[in-house]
Amino acid sequence: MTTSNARSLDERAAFLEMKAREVRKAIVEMVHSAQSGHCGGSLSAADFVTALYFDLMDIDPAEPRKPGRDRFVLSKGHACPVWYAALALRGYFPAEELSTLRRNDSRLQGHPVATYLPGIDATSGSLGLGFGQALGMALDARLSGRKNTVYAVLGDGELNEGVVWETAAQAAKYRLDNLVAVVDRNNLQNDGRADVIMPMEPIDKKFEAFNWRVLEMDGHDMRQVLSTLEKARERSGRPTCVIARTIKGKGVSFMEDKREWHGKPPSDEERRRACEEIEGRTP
Ligand SMILES: Cc1ncc(C[n+]2csc(CCOP(=O)(O)OP(=O)(O)O)c2C)c(N)n1
Ligand SMILES: [Mg+2]
Repeated sequence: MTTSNARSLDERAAFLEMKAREVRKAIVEMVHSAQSGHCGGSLSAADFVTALYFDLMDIDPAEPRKPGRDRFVLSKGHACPVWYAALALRGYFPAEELSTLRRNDSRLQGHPVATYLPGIDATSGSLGLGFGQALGMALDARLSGRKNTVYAVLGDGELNEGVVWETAAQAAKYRLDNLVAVVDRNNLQNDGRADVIMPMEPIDKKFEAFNWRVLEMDGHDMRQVLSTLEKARERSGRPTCVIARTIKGKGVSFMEDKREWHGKPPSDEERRRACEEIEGRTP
C-alpha cells in the first residue's frame, strides 16, 4: 500500500485519484451527518492529503505511534474532515465512526485533538499553532537522529498569523530539511478572498527570504502532487515549502471557489448531488 517506486507514476496517480474520490465522498457525508463543519478547505486539500497517506508517508496504521514514523500536522485544523477521512480509509479507525463528527461524545471533534484518535499527533484549530508543533517534531527528530519527515499543512489565510513567520524563521535557523510545509493556496478564507483580506503575495519570495526552499504544484494534478512531494522530502539543507495551487471545494461543482462553502453543511439534496458528482455519475 505505501510507497512503491516499482509502480509507474501513472499507476500510482490512478490509484490515488480513486482514493481521493473516496476521501471527498467521506468528507461530504460526514459534514452532512454532523450538519456542521468545513467542506471547502477539506476538499481543496483532499488530493495531496490522499497522496501523503496512501503513498508517500512512512506510516503504519497498525502501529500508529511507531517510532520513526513520518509525522503529519494539519495546522489548518478546521479542515479535519479530510484528515479523519484519510485516517479512517487508511485503517486507523472504523469508517463507521466518521458519522459521529462533532458530537459531544465523539473522538472526531470539530478540530483535531491529539489524544482522541490514533494517528493524530497534534491538536490544532487555532491557526498558526500546528506549524509550531511540526517545527518541534522536526527538531526532535533531528536531535534524536531519526530520519523521518514532518509534513505540516497550512491554509493561505493562516499565513496571516504572525506565529507562522516566527516558526519559519526558527526552522531555517536550525536548517530543518526534514520539515515540509504544504500551503493550501485556494485564495479563500472564511470571510472572502485571502488576497483581499490580507495580501500575502509573493508567498514564494517570502518563504525564500526566510531561507526556505520553495516548490510549487497544481494541487489537483496527482502526478504533479506525487513528484513534487517526493522532491520535497529530499534533504536539501533547508526546510521546504510546497505551494499547492488549489480550488476550495474542489470536486463538487457548486462548492468550488465559493466563500460560503468554507463552513456550511450540505442539505440532503446537496449531499446527494455532491456524491453523484464525486462518483462521476453526473455529466
Ligand atoms: C487564530 C485563529 N484565528 C481565527 C480563526 C477562525 N478561522 C477558522 S478558519 C479561518 C480561515 C482560514 O482560512 P485558510 O487558512 O485559507 O483555510 P482554508 O481556505 O484552507 O479553509 C479562520 C479565520 C482560527 N481558527 N484561529
Ligand atoms: Mg484558504
